[in-house]
Amino acid sequence: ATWKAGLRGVDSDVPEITKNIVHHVQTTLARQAYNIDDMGAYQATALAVREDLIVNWNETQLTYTKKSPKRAYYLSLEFLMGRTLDNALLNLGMKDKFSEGVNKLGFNMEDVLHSERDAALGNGGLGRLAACYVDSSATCELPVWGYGLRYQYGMFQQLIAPDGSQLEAPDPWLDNSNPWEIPRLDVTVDVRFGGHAEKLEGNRGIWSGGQEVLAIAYDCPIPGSDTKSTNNIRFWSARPRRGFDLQSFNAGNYERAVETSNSAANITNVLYPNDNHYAGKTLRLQQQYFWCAASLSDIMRRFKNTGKDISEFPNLVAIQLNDTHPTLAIPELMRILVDEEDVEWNAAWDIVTRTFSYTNHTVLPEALEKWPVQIFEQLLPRHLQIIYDLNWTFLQAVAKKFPNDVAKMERMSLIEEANGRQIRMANLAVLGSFKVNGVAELHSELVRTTILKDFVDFYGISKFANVTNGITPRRWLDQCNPSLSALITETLGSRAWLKDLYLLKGLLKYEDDVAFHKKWAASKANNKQRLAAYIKSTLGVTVDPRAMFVIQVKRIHEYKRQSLNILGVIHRYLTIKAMTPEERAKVNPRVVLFAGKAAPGYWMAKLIIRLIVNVGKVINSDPDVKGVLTVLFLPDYSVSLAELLIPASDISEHISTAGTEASGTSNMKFCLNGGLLLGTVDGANIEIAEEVGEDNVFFFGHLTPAVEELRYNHRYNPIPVQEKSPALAAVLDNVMSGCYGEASIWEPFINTVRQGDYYLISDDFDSYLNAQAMVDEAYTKDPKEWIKKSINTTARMGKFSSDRAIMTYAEEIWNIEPVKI
Ligand code: 26M
Repeated sequence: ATWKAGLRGVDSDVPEITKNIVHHVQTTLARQAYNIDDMGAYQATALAVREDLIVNWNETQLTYTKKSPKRAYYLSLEFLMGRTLDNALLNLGMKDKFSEGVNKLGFNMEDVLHSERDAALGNGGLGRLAACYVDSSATCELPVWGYGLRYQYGMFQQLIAPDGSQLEAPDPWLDNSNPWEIPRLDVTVDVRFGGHAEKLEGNRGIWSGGQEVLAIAYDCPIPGSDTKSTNNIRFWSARPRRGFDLQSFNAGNYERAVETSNSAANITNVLYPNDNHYAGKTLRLQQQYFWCAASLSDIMRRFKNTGKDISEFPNLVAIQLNDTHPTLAIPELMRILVDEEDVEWNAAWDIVTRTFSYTNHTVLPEALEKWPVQIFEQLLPRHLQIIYDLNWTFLQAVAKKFPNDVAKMERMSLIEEANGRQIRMANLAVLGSFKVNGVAELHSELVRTTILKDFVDFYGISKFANVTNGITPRRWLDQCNPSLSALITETLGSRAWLKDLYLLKGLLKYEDDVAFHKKWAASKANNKQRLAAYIKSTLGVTVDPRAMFVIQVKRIHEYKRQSLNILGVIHRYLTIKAMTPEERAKVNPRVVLFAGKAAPGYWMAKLIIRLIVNVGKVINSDPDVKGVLTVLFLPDYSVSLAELLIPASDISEHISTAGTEASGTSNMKFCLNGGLLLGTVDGANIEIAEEVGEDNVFFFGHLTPAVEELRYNHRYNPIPVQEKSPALAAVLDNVMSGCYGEASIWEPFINTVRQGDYYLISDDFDSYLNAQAMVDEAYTKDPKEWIKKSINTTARMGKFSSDRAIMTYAEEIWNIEPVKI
């Protein structure tokens, strides 16, 4: 292909590559070439690859500057990148040559790649989505930058204690230096906190005093696949503005003098490990403002370099808010325009509301951000004034449109008056954006009809859209599943499918082809062996790769119902134990795998982990079910562990209570890799079923419209579990019998199922068991049919490429176009 000629390094031959790696060993790492371990080989290789990235990055950015196209900025507090080296080599088309070079130096590429630590600057779905989107924007040659925070500590490392509980250890990921970032010590922004705000005429203001914190930029190049186009994520790091406060220092107050510097540097210390749960910590608000202010100042500076009039801002800049975390960017842009650029208030608001758009990722009430007015008063007094002024005008318009509907005004106000006064960030995000989107069809519909219904009535439906999430097929198939990727490329005759995922449809020609089936099954078997070897080496447990692998991996949350899964496993265990040896011999052998982190403060989620681990211990050591049922909790789930698990699944579970999972993206990853889906009619599961066919997924459980009434009944006409599901009642009794540890340990969890049952475990349990029985039947009855389902699933996943999703944002929301480099 012609593009290759222009990619620096692609022409470089293996001897040149080895020479460059050795050069980095000797000069950059200052080590002896004959005395290098895998880690050293990784670092030197990364430094060599980084040079190629930077050359492409420079050319891309220069082209953007010259052509001055409209750009989009993706503001996300999380970018869950995982490892970079393998991805960079594949996207640059240099993996083979580098592997050869690394081999010549006496190393194995796999080992070298695995020496890299994950960059875990995210919690889960939302952060990984941002990472997939920057990959796709570079691949689609779109002028998009990400803005994030450079946390010193990423997502905590999860350990499992001997009693089965989760323990957390810090993740000092920057300790071995990070070859993928370029420090921009010259790119800095002063960010103010506290002080006081004065108001002048025409809603103008002056904000002064307080404390200034310095934001320093670190850039991370994001290569596209098969293109020179290399985009950027700019991560901000906090530094104290002054090393010490001279006055306090002179007064002999050393402690106080260094105090400011401590608190300033704190801002980018650690990623908050909450997922789908709001926790009103002041430092979190400081992180949000620090990042919004630095990013907007940077965006404004770049815009001004074009020489265009400020009224042109929305014609050159689109800003996407990844959830409400960056909502402060809205009043911050108002402040910059009105207070610093002398733009009249209404003209400024017009610019703001043509710049921002907001993606909602949840309808769970406990996840919606609300910040106490009191914290704002102290930290962001000028922004509070701006929010009040916006609210005043807004509520007048609401009153005009819906006269006498006080309740509606109260619901729509930016300020919640109950529970102390709090600022509703979602309301502010909607007010300041021209487009609001959910992340799957069902979720977008729920956004429109529940949490933002009033706003739909007020603004009209056209402000509300859907963009179903997607995943990058580069990382989530080509990179993580080399055997399947090679088979697909061989079968389709080219690698074009990686940039046009609908081409996978071409596999359908072979859905009944025996030779193809054999290769398909061999790839899956290979991936299961690879996972079995990992399990053996990390947990010391032997699992049979011929068993069916059932996998549920995601953050631990009650709404995701890992509890339903483990209770189902116990049911299976009890059923097998009650069988004769002859009957047991006919059971479909299963390996059930769990992984995922619980927020450190989420007590119930941690209890569920403990239950899974302890149930596993009992089952795995029971000779009655040996070889028929194995249950494991794999510690420290990460992007890299996902890359190992996902290609090895026969079935994966996505079993949230209907209406609670906004989209899910791991469901897409499993299906793309030919694992079948067992799930509820929720989130993107629905659209996956639409694409791959209902016969190829295993659906169960109540539907979204039923949920509210069921919950009502749980409260006001409860039916005992015994009556609703005798099978579940037996499982709960079994847990309380003490065989997995004292009943008192599990009682709080068991009570949530027996009483209240907010997540409808008891309502869905029998239906879940039934779906599991269908899975067993399909898997054992006709292996050919199963493989055909698997092929069909992969072949029909074209829609779920993040290239499709990012192009939808580009065309329907941002109004930006690809730029050829
Ligand atoms: C909020 C406040 C304080 C600290 C942390 C948070 C916070 C962090 C992450 C809240 C939510 C966070 O992420 C939520 C998330 O990951 N949502 C998931 O987003 C995916 C991508 O759209 C969807 O596929 C999932 O359904 C949705 O749960």
